[in-house]
Amino acid sequence: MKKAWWKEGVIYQIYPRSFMDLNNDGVGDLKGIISKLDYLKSLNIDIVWLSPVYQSPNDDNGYDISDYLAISGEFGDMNDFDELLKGLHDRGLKLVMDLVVNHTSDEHEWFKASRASKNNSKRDYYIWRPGRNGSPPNNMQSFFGGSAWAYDETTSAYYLHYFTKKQPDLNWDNPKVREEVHQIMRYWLDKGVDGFRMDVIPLISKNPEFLDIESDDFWDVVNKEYANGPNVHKYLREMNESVMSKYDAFSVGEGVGVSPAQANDYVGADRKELDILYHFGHVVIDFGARGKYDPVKFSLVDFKNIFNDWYQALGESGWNCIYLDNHDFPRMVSRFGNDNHYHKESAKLLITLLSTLRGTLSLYQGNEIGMTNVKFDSIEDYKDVEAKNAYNEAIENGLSDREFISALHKQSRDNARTPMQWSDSKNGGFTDKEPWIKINPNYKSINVQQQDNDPDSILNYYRKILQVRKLHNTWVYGYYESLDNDNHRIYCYRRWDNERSYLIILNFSNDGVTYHQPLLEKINRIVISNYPNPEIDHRAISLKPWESVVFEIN
Ligand code: TEU
Ligand code: CA
Repeated sequence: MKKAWWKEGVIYQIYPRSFMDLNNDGVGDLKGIISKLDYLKSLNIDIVWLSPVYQSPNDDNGYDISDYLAISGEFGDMNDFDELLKGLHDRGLKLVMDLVVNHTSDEHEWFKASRASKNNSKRDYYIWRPGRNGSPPNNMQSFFGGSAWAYDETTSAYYLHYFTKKQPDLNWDNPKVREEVHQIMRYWLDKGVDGFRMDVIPLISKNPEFLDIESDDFWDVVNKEYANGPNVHKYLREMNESVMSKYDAFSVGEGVGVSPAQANDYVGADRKELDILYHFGHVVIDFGARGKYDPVKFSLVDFKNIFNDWYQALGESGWNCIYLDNHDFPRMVSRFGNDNHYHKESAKLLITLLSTLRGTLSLYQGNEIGMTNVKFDSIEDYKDVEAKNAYNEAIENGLSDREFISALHKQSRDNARTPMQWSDSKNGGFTDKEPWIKINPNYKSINVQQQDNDPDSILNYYRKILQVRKLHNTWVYGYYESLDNDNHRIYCYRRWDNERSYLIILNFSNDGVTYHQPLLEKINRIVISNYPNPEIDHRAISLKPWESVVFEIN
């Protein structure tokens, strides 16, 4: 396995709106991030991924960009950005920007020109089609509800938008569009940024025929009809050749719609396309046929099988990204742990899992203190356009307000977007003013200040295991094998290379479990555990609820 700094480095994702508001207008800002640089360094992370900070009308919180070369006034200005980049580099940290180029904002100059007339020079920057007898060109749905086509009166034509109406999709088949994107990338790379997280990158190439879609299985449709289009690999190779390969920078693609079997077409070492892919396997594990608000039950075995399959599929060629949540998904401790009775234990267990799987580790702000989902009472408190659209659709379809609000409690993206909980003072120390989205009321007990002072906190465990991980390249590159894969309460696996061998045992249950494992005879030492003094007797370990132990074995 070829070594690289971006394989070993730990990514910490910042959602700037919700990280730290220094000028007290209720919205996080770049100066706020700058004020926390030493904190970031203290976490033992290596790379900061900034969710979009570009100029944007914020229909989708910055994922709708109206100027790729300008900083949003809400967040600060280019001087702040330069100061942030320098502050990170001075501390030996790297910076990865979010590159959102499947679509722009409808307020981008390109789109304003494109929609103005049929013969302007930017018309083909976007995807325009005539209607079919007064209906959209085909039956494709937007990810955020409703048709993926919007009718535009000025030129009596429809434009394609996979996300909101304010996020028109770019036409990547136009070489001028691709060159514009390359120029944007060069601008940021020349400034010194260390890479890009590429938003919905598997969606950029469209099948120009736009036939009607037959299947109604959401993820099957995403895989076959939205992602992995006819020229996606050509465009990524071109991008790599003319931009990325010229810099010591890396790319991590958001792998929406990519199956394990397709993954190495994007990240195989010989492909020269992307460096890392973060797949959707476990983050959509409970999505039903009609999507996230139609959830299905899953077992620990299903969960393990996803990690097993992706490990196998990427093999010794491709490279994975390891994460359990981000700004688009519920909080990991609420979804995969127990945020009630075993908050601390399960949060530490999940961090242990993440730290000991093969791939680049990507952590999200708040993981370090075990931030949880939030339960807003009213749709008014939800800010995410996806949540609001889904709510309206559900109510139209006859669901009650209460029913859908409780679905939002579990699945809303806003679970991950509440302000960072710095202290137990007003608004968690995030802002003095009304925050743009309400803070989770549990900030009084879950916050950085309190955990910083507690040697047994989630925060200090996180710092410690990341420190340990830096000494153990085996956790990054080593082989992986799931043991007793059918066990539905225990996730046990081995990681090893020529030099070292580790055994990881995680109790994913609220029960005490006596677990028999022959490899326990070979224990050399305990590397880290989330309870003091694990109880081991010969070939058995008596695990407490959500107990996790990492052993070095002979
Ligand atoms: O997300 C793409 C994506 O697939 C999500 O919309 C996902 O399906 C959904 O969040 C599941 O709940 C990226 C960004 O990460 C997201 O924030 C943007 O809204 C979206 O692209 C459009 O840019
Ligand atoms: Ca602010």
